[in-house]
Amino acid sequence: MIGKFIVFEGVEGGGKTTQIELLRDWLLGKGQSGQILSKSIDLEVVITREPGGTKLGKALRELLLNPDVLTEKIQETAELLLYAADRAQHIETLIKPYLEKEAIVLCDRFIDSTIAYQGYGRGLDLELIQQLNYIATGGLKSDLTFWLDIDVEIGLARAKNRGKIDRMEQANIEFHRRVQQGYQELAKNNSLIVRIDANLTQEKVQKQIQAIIIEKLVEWKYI
Ligand code: T5A
Repeated sequence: MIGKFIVFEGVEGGGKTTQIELLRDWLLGKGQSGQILSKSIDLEVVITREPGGTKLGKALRELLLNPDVLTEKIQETAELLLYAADRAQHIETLIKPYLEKEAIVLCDRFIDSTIAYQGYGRGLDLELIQQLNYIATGGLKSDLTFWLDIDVEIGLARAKNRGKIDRMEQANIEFHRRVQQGYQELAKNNSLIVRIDANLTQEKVQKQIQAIIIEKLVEWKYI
């Protein structure tokens, strides 16, 4: 068996980071319900993210998102290519090796972010983005994608409360609404994308995710 690649997507402040950590702890038996799972399965669970899953990715993340590191405006095509470069490095040096070791890889953002942000948000050509995503991933797809669906205003308010806002979070509200529309379109056309109501409490969001994961672990014959 090879491992499983599970992706978390959505607009800003949807709670991806929070939910990924809760899921990792639950899968490893640190959460209450996880103790049930840990009796029957022995898992390696890895958390990673885009951009920033590798050393190159961390440097690119700073350039892409930290306005203090790079004050120059990043052109839209340059931005697209930098996300693709981060992904190509990430796939080859981290994601594929862990999947080959049969790990469960939990990834904060993947190709759908490029479609939603650079495609719907920036208005770049969707066909071109699909081709670029293919080049960067070599065709690797997620086994399951959770779309943490949150009202754009609520998500941005959460992100702002967390502290300093990054370059993307500084974009205007219309941009974030277009990104949201991108996720809606993606979810309509891909049955591997599971919508999660992320407007709820952390516990309620996590319960929705765990319910889907249990079904999947059965389908994937882990339990
Ligand atoms: N990007 C990325 C592209 O444009 N193209 C691409 O191809 C890719 C891969 C990456 C940026 O890059 C862009 C998209 C993004 O703009 P990121 O890694 O998603 O950024 O940025 P983060 O700042 O890490 O993530 P988000 O801002 O989207 O936040 P999360 O991870 O979704 O949310 P989280 O868990 O950090 O929670 C945010 C705050 O809300 C609280 C948390 O405690 C935290 O303070 N919170 C809740 N509050 C109330 N109720 C709940 N249920 C809560 N859950 C969390």
